[in-house]
Amino acid sequence: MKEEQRSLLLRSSSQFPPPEGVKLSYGTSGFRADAGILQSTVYRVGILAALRALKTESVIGLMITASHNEVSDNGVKIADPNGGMLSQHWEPFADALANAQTPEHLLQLVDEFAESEGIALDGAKSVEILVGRDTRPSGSSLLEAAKLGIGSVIGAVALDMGILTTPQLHWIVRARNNGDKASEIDYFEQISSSFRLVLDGFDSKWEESNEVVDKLIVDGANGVGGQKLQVYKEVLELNGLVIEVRNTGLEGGVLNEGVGADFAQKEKVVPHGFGSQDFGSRCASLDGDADRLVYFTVLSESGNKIELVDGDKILSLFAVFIKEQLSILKNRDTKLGDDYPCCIGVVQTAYANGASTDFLKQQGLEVAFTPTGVKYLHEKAAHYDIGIYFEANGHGTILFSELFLSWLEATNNELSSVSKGSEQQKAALRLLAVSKLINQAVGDALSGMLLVEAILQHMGWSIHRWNELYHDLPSRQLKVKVVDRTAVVTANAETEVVKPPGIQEAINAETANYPKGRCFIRPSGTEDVIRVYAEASAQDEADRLAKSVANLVDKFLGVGSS
Ligand code: 16G
Ligand code: MG
Repeated sequence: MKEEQRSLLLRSSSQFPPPEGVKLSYGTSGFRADAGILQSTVYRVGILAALRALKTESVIGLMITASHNEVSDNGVKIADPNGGMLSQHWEPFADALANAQTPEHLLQLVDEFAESEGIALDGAKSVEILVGRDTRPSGSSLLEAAKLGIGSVIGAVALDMGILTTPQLHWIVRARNNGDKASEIDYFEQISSSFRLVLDGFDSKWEESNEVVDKLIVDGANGVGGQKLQVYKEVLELNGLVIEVRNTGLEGGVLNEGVGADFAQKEKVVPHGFGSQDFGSRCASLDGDADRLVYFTVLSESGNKIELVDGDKILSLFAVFIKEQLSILKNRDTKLGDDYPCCIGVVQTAYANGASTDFLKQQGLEVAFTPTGVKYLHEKAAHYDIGIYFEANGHGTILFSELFLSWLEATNNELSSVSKGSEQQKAALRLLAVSKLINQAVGDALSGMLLVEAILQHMGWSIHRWNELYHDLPSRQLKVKVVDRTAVVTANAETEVVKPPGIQEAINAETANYPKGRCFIRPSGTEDVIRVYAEASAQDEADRLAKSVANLVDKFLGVGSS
């Protein structure tokens, strides 16, 4: 490392001492904590992003957000060149950097890491880091810290992209590295035009169906997703989708407080701003940075309960639709080129409702499981030609392999010369349009919502019809405060505890008391708790099973236990 670089890093890092007595970890999806202690972490992630850009010789993203956490929290994460999550192989370095106690230690870590990764810190290359943030008030001062971190690596330049949803930043990074048009406007142009294309390929069955079709009402979680939708909804309305946005945050509500996808999914009650007047309507809820999406309806004209249509149902809708298009394509009578043995797979986590997994398997689909966290699901889904992944909490997308897309392009070209306008050609066009509509970088509530809307129109389905695809098994989630959550180590996509010894056997014994019972525990990646999930054939059984397993956790590891 050149002397100039050395003294720049020492000088700037001395302005950002780490918070005392706090150990930070990159976690499931970046660093998250109370915004008041994050200046030094965000500064250091700026350095990390600059190193990553130098290593990959590509544009890198840095997003300042804490998703569905309360407004006083914030966080930071990195988008890799392909728009995906930071390579897991760099996470230990991220942890070490965030926790370095002195500027000298930080310098040493950078020096050693750059050496081992073969990153030349000689200022010879110039790289860009795109910095985005959500609407949190702490975002702008943390942005300055990120810029200083980036600027302390010679050759790295920070570009402030302003307020964006997390998936928008990931999309922009990916598009930039692919040499495509890559502004926020380009993002909206792409998703709204491909939404129109998907719809053009369909004969909407809504007109002929007896289902009541109304506008879509969206809960924006008082965050960035609501704001963006409010600004761009006219574009979408031009394309035939009527949207009413509530909780944009512009009317004074607090981010994620009694609103948003996480609230709706966990509490199963109406978000603020919704109520009996919405009985029967099709409603959707985004989370604080708009990478999660759930749908719901208000259950009755009195009371505040909702019927949740979660990520598992979105996954099932997408899977049914994609399968339908593939089978239309397969039936083409013109013998055109080689048949492509398209390998389609769906990816879920242990939180997926058992009824959804049964449904997907009945559809003849291959279902794979990974631990919680988008980085795991995404990686697995990328193994398929069409990989559909969703967490029950609403985070997911559809990935198309390059190979499959080129086959599809070629097939579409051939079909359009031989049988233009045929059902087969329309199916090819629809799949191509879907691959442009749905975010290929990461799960995206806005683009996911447009695809749901397009498919519902195509099927002529109301939200109630969609929800009838299968009936969820009753479930219950609880969390238990423990002394040290890292004491719990799991295996088999978090369905089995391997440490501490004895607890899995105790969970098995408890679960055996319930005929359709299923239960697992896992350490949270975002909070200092152990999470408990239980499923059974009746709600009171699921409640009892969760409660007794939570007691077991408390006995083995709880704050009160020694
Ligand atoms: C993060 C993850 C989400 C996961 C959740 C689990 C990303 C982008 N987000 O929000 O996928 O479901 O953490 O939280 O990966 P937990 O570990 O606290 O249960
Ligand atoms: Mg989120």
